[in-house]
Amino acid sequence: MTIAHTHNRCDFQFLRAATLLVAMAATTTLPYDKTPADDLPDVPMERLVVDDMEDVAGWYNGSPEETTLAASDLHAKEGKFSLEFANVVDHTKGEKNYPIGWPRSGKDLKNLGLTDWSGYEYFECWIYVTTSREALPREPLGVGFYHSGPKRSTSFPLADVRKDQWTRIRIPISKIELAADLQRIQFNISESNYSHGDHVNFYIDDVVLTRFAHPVIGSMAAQRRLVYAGDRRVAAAFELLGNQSGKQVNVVFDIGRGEETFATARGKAAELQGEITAELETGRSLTPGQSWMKLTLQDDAGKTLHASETTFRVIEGPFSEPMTE
Ligand SMILES: [Ca+2]
Ligand SMILES: [Ca+2]
Repeated sequence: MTIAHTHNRCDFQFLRAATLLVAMAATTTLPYDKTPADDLPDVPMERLVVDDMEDVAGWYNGSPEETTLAASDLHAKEGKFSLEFANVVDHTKGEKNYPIGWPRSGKDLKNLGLTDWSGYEYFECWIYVTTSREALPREPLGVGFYHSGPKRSTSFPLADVRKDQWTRIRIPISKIELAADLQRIQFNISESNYSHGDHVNFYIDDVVLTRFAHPVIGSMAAQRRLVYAGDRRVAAAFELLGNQSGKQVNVVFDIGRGEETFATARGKAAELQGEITAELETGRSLTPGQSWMKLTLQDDAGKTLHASETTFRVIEGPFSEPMTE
């Protein structure tokens, strides 16, 4: 009996450890790289409002010992109100087992019918911070996206927010584990990042999903960074954004060096990614040196929607294409 009991305990502890590991593995650290949306301020974005925070009744308080919630007109990014997520860090109070815990506020998305975000490119919101501290800790706040089933979530630290100013948060939905299954959103702080007694208030507003109103190039890269002067073909792989509906867009691909264009290819893309190859006309050849490739998206009237350029290098080499080509 004693042995069996011990065995069960071990299993239970092992399960707990495994569950914790799974929960940790689901947490993603977002490198605060610029997103294509930051580089394309002129491209119109379609917006779906998740919450304008004019009424914050739907937000739950997961940590009433440390947190108060209110619709506040102290700082509003749009409209009259924002969600005030106000915290007094208390390292002695809170959940019994975790007095230095995770004050949090969140909202259920099921009842809003907003669980499928896969048709959008970005989750966005604005956050203003006030605090009794001189400066915010390195990770002042995080946001988590919760999927169906236990312990399934994708969390992001929001390291960019600043004291006494508005910061736009923009998270690519492609970084969320299950973009078609968003059950709940939650903001939280980690009390261990703060000192006992710290006050920190977050004003959250204009929570929206956005997508480009027309296709743009998310990324483009030469299939080979090194090309032989004897090669007849040069290819690029690309990813499109703003094309979830599979609208057909015209793709023009030019390669050249300096002022000279070596070859042009035209095609159509109706997917989120593709490849295009430019082939040199008979009698033309690449010349060794730093060369460029340019991908341009056009609408049916020939208007440029977006263009992207990168370089590749042409070197002397075999006259015929390598066998691996
Ligand atoms: Ca508002
Ligand atoms: Ca606490």
